[in-house]
Amino acid sequence: MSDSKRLFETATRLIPGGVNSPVRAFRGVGGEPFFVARGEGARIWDVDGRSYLDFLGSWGPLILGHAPTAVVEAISEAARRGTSYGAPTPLEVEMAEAITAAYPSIELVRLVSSGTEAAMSAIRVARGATGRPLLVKFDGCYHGHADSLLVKAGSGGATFSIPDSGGVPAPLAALTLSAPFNDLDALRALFRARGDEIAAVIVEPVAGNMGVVAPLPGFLEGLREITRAHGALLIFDEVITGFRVAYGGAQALYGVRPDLTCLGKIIGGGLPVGAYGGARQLMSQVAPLGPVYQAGTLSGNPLAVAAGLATLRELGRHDVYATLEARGAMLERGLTEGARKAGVALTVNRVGSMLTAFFCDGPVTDYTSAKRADTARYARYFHGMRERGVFLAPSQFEAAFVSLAHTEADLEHAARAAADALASLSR
Ligand code: HOZ
Repeated sequence: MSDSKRLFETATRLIPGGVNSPVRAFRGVGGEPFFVARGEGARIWDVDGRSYLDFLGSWGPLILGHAPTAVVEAISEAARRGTSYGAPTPLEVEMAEAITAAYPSIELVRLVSSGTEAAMSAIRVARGATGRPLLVKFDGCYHGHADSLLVKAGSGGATFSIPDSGGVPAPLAALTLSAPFNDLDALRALFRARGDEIAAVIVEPVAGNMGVVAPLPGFLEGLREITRAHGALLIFDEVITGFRVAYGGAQALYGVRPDLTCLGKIIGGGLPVGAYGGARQLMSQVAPLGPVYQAGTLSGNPLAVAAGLATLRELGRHDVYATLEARGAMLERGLTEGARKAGVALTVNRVGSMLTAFFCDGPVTDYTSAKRADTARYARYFHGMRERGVFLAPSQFEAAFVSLAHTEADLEHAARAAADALASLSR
């Protein structure tokens, strides 16, 4: 019996489903997860010694790849000075400076420990500031697992077909309205009906949790216009896109300025960090300045912030995003070409270094069109890639992430593996 199998048997006796986050369980593709022993650069090794070219990248944070020297050294150095104090540290100020410099929409920023916390807190600020109860999100977008956000949610919600979680009281879920992504008319209709009750619209400016879906031209601008006209706030959940699609995130890429922004993933360099921020006046709602309470024992943890700052320093270098774009494009070309040769219907959606290959004809512009993808085919493809030493997200409705550690040779290897795996689907 393999070490992974033995570990999974024990884990399933002790941990729900054997995993500490449902999307890791392989339920979307069948089979059992392997257990990871280590990672380096673009590769991970399982406990049985098999190595994989990794496009999961810990679901987004690892834009530099695994265990980059600068990040490991920053963590070790911080750890030698102590792991947590529950009191302010200089690193937190440096992180706040880095974030506010990169995101002009953010004047005050609060660090938290996860993207879930960031989204949950930003919504609380929006409700506090507007005195309104309702929240609008988009079908298939995922903003972490806070109660009011598990309504028509993507990510695990899409993978396991439980977009509306158990344990969320109906009166609470009723405070969240959901509209189709990329559909401004549907949003206008919601605002016509209940505009003076809506505190905020929250959106992943590039959706990553129904698979990658880019905003259609004018969509983000339309959100800005509609929310402003009704006195509601616009929240960009840039937990995935922040420092990923551009140093300044999707708001820099598309030139739309939200009221509040949620960050996570990359700003923690692989350790648990989130952040939310916005204009000074709005963020002055947050305690101890204002009445909106939000707190955390490990918020701004020195190890996590050190890892994040080391990552941001690397990302601040010249040409980094051009390199990510070029490598992302290379992977896209490889997949598209492989699918064409194999005669497999595949729609590749990509923004920079985040990409999803949907097993259906395009276009994929929202949750309904994403759901047309053949998930059984994705499962066979996932396992085909895994057998060929390439690790992807174990669900059709997630993103593949290219990192700076992926070399051109790695991407050629991935394209060859994909061509082979796709060809085997049509046999
Ligand atoms: N945002 C990630 C999924 N797209 C979270 C990963 C998880 O749920 O574990």
